[in-house]
Amino acid sequence: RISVAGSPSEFDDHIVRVLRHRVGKDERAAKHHDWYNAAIYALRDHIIDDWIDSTRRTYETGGKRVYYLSMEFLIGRLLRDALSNMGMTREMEKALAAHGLDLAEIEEFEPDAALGNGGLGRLAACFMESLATLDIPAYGYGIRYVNGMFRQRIDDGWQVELPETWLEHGNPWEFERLESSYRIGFGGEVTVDGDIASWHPAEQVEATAVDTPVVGYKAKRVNTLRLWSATALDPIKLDAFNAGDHFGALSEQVRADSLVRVLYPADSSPAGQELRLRQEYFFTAASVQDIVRRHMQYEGDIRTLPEKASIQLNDTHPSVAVAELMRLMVDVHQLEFNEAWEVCRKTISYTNHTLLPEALETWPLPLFERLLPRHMQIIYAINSRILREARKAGCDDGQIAAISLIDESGERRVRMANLAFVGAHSVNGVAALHTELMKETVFADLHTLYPTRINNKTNGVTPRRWLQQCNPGLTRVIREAIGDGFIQDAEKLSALNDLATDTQLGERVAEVKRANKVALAEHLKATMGIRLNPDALFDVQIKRIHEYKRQLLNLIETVALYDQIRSHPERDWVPRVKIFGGKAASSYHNAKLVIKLANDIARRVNSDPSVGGLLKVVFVPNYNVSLAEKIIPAADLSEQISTAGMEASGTGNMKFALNGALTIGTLDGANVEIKDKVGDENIVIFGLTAEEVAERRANGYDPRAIIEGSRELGQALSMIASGVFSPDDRDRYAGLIGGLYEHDWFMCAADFESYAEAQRAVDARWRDPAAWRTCAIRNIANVGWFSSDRTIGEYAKDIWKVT
Ligand code: DL6
Repeated sequence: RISVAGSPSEFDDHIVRVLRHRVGKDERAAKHHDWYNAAIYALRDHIIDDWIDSTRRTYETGGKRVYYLSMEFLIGRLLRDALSNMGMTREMEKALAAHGLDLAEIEEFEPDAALGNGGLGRLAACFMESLATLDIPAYGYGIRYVNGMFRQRIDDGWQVELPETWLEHGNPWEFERLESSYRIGFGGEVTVDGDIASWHPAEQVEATAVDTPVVGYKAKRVNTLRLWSATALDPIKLDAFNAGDHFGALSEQVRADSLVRVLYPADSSPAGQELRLRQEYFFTAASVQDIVRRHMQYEGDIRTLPEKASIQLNDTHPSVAVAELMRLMVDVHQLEFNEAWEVCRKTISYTNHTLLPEALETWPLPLFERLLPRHMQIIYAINSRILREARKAGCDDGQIAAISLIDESGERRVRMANLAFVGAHSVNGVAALHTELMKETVFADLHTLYPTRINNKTNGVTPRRWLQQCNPGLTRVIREAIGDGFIQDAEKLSALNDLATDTQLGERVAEVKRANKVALAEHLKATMGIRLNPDALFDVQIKRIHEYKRQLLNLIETVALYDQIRSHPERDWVPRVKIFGGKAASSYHNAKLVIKLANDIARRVNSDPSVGGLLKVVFVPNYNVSLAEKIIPAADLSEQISTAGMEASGTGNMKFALNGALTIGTLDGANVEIKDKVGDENIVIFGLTAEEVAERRANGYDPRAIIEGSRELGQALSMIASGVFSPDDRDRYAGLIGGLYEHDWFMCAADFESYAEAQRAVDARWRDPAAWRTCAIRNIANVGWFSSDRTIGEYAKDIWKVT
């Protein structure tokens, strides 16, 4: 092994050897992409040693492992993260510089691993890094999607979805493990011999493990992200091929490929497709079989599984794990049903990430039964146990109907959230408000039956990626002020509180912010051809486009501001740059229309000489993790404006505050806790509370009256609806805006006035730079609690019982 502390020239030699022998290139002829591969392979050699050490350590100590099952891992790039956590960034920079190469340039060759839609997937990636940092033995299990999240192109303002070919040039991070392969069945029938049931699937595919190392801070531990790829058992039917049926001969492989081809681009809404259920079962079954195989190999007794394994279900997507684990225990390891149920519940725990009723996964019963007949029997068996328990506990018919694993209200459907709930010993929400609402709404009856099961684990983000790596300038300033303990223990940032009014620190923080804004402006100039004033207030809303997140509210207020600036050019306006970014699910019509509206508004406002550079609107295409790493450090204002009660937590809100942006937000998700930490005077809160939203929805809400009573809102809406921003198609937004008058489910009208007022309060604060700086420092100082290290520490202690 080459010592990590070895001289740069030793590392340089290593890269050159790798370039020659693994990439197959002469350093004189090598292109940037070859150096990129060589750099990763060379770094990987160091990581592998630590990886093997970590794995050995776990086997030797016989410790418990955590298994994080997630349909999504929104990883982004790994090079900078791995270098930084290995403590090798300087060595790499020097080694590359010896060949006239710049690390920052080389990093740009790495494609984003976008195996996730948004918050849920990015949280899984932060958790993997924190698990390694906290030295907790863990595996992440998911799917190796060949095309992850789609690439978004904006054509004439419209979103166009293109496949993201992130594996086009290979993936130097991954290791295929052919020895870790499992047959995954679908369909067929169940036979019974005495007490023993056997499932005979009609189809089978092979799941093969592909491993990526996950490096913790200071390489304390390297864990494994194990993603499954799929192959047909018989990839080519030679007889059919030879008989001339060339396509038919490959059909099984095509069917297998389809399982891992795309990530369903639906965020917070169920993808009601058979393929989606197949994907869920495919990766869950492979993971559970892998876990049980490992356990049996070292422990030899399935009954001790909960002592050695904790399986965390990231939302309901892997909740069929409950039935799969039961199947393995009862049918294969021949455990008695009740005993198996105890083992299952002690092993599994479940995280809920959404309350949106339309996002709670259910599957048509006939589909489920056809694809997974044995699992359906097991679910019925679990259900009868649970419903008897409920009846005994005194539940009435209504409660029984709500608790049942089968929704009988219309077409019969299997409720995956109820399955996960009853099959787990812990069910957690992701922010305090969300957890309370879980108890009061979607899980109210299950909560009555199992009152100790629901608990809260407020989300967090890793301070390595979201401060140290994405914002080296700010990290340097903080390090010089309070030392670098905060990288490992983000709550140490609180030491900045004593310096919040220190003029020198304030100026340094402001200088870094300005430099980050200049860098972002240069990037957007190069990629979009737009010119931005780095001294304007950068006001940012980047996240998935969804009606509940209310990009529309932001756009309406932008239009109102535009109108005001034009009408009163003499006023002392604060120059603003409104930055939007985000993808819309391909089938989500209104979300796509909102993207078009943002682009239409941008075109009009940016070319209007009467606003004189006081307002610019930018929609940044193809928002992804790497772009977030550029945009967040440059933001002054963070828009977290969802309708209260709708955003489970949010994690972007935490990243912005950690980078010194002020939040303008509703009392929703983790905003509530951010407010508690930073203090009322360092955040701008507006709008209805979750309770008020529910109350208005229940007792009648009249958006038309509100709109008609507000001149500013009415005018902004009529500008949009009448085609001021869409002269090529005047009716383009008539339906979207008309909907606000009629129902306005997400209460844009109700919150408009207080939002607009809050924005003017932001302007007032901006006019006092010293106060703004103090406020920025107070945000940085007080959001260390939102580190995913803290979150994972809580999961470890309260749910997984690992140290
Ligand atoms: O918990 C991570 C993340 C939260 O921060 C967001 O508030 C929430 O919307 C998101 N939930 C989903 C739900 N998708 N499904 N199913 O993405 O989780």
